[in-house]
Amino acid sequence: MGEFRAHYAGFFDPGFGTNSGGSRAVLEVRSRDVPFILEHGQPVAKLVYESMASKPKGLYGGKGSNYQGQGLKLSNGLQAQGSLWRQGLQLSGAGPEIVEAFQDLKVHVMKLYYSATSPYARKVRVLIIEHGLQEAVELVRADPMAENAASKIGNPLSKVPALELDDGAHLFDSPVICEYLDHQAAGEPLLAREGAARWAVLTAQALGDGILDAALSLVMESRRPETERSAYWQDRWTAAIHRGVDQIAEDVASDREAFDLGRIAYACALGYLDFRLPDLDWRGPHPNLLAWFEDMSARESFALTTPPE
Ligand SMILES: N[C@@H](CCC(=O)N[C@@H](CS)C(=O)NCC(=O)O)C(=O)O
Repeated sequence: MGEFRAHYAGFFDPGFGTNSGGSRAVLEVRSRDVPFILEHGQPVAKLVYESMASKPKGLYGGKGSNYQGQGLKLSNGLQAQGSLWRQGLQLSGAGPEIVEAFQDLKVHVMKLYYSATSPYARKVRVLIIEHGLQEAVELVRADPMAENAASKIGNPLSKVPALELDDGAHLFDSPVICEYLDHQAAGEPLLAREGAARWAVLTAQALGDGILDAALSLVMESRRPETERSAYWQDRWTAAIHRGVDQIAEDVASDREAFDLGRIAYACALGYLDFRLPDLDWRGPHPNLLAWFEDMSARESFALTTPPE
């Protein structure tokens, strides 16, 4: 009824899985025109190890491959055909228990409306890359200030980011989208599902986002005629940013290795200060934060989402 294929490349490159923690090997299984069922424990492939003919010049993992250390996710074909596939199951006469068993399969074709300079959208894009969800989410550039942008984006507030699901529903704002996508991902959650860690990460995200809110207000204020600007509010937003960065520095000093949605929000906030408010010196009082920020910025997810000049 169907067709099995070892991953289309058919082999592992030398060095695959040599990163810390190893990597998962995935067998892609593709049906032709009809759905089919695998029995639990059914042998489907055989892995043969062979010696190299000569010593390789470099190892696969050394090049920072996207696949190295990636969590499990659905293949392109399944992501694109998910809903049709479920309908196909019903049409082909599969019993209700089988159809139900596939209901939980996390198959979505989603659209993220974003702008390349939005730090809130960057937070979501970083999470997408960290979770290896790039193929499940199509990125759609949108200018929230354009006429009729609200209906295109699917957010009456006409703000980005907004996420369109495969059933046409729209989710916003960025914390909601991040939580939704975190639930879709197969890997380690970036937002703890429960307990004290969950509230700590949500609060950290609120701090990062709050710094962004204050920074964005300062940027908007600076674009108004000088006579219309409020010194009182500018001072208040600036003070909030400095206190916020103090808190970030304290949190990072207490646990430098943590990596979660809160830390992503922190790094996006500092990145936005550099991008839009370069004269606001957050580094001066926090030399220790610098190395952490550089490490975060060097991650593929941050490098790929750096705002344009
Ligand atoms: N709280 C929102 C903030 C989103 C936001 O303010 N986005 C900005 C771009 S950085 C925007 O779309 N602004 C357009 C507007 O305010 O009209 C979130 O976290 O998603």
